[in-house]
Amino acid sequence: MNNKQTQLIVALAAVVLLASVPYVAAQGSGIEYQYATGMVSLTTEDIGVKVTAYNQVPHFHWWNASSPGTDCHVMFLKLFEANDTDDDGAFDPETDSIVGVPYLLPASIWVFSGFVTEEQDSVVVAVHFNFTTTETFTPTVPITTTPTIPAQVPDPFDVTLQIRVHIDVNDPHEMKFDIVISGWSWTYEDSILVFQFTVTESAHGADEGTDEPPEFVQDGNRFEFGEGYLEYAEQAQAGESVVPVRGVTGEGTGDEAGKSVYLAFEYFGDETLEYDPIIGITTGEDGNGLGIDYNQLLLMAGGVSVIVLVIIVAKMKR
Ligand SMILES: [Ca+2]
Repeated sequence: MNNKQTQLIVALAAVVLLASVPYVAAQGSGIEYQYATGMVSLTTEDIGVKVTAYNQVPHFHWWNASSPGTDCHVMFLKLFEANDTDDDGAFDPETDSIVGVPYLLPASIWVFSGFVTEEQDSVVVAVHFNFTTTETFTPTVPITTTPTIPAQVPDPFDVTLQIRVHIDVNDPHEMKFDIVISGWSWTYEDSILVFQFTVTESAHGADEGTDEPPEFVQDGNRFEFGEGYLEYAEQAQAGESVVPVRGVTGEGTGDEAGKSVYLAFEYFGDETLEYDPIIGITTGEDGNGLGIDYNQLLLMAGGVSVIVLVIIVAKMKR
């Protein structure tokens, strides 16, 4: 092989490698993230997310990053103890009753942790952060209409809530989060603790979700609404114990917009509860719209390069 042939092979190899670059660059872009005035913005190749806990209750807002259309919103509203009158471990707004008054998640005193990131080859492949609040909750008991049941008025207590968020480039269509609850003081040991949030949608880019999703389907431990979904685990951790969790959807306990979702945790005493649901968009679940993931694409790109090089070498040997 003379010098000219060698140069030609190098040039052609460079062209072939460049042809694979868009895939590498797409994968190599990792996760973009920033924090400003109480709001975290995150973007992967598949999902865009905003997490806000400033002048409003914690609010997750997400959309399909490659093809924005309708945005999904989850607002975390209330935490309350409830009598599980039908003993099914779920909160049924029609049959189960709230004990005392709900703890309304605060709008203003969430502390942002800063980011913890993981990198590979200078690319951010995972981002973690949390918002935390500790507030004194003064429960009251509504005036009872049945005087035979003495109204117990629990003492005020400090409740701490932390929302830990994790996003990983290996699952670019979804975001995992943990809800951590500590300090809850129970009135009854046979109660359930219920976390209420709403699901709404909006046009892309609107700050608030205003509309109820036209389709809202519960399939096992997963809620689907348009392109968005929320998956809940059927167990939470409280110290050494596993706490059963049941999720239901229904109307709000107040005049909340959208669909309300109630996650009910069985009694967990004085332990700290840790729970980890997932939100995401269905479009990314099958890969990048081509039905194959980036590793497969890279293998294909590599395979094409090898084939092209073999053909070039074979041709030059003639
Ligand atoms: Ca129930």
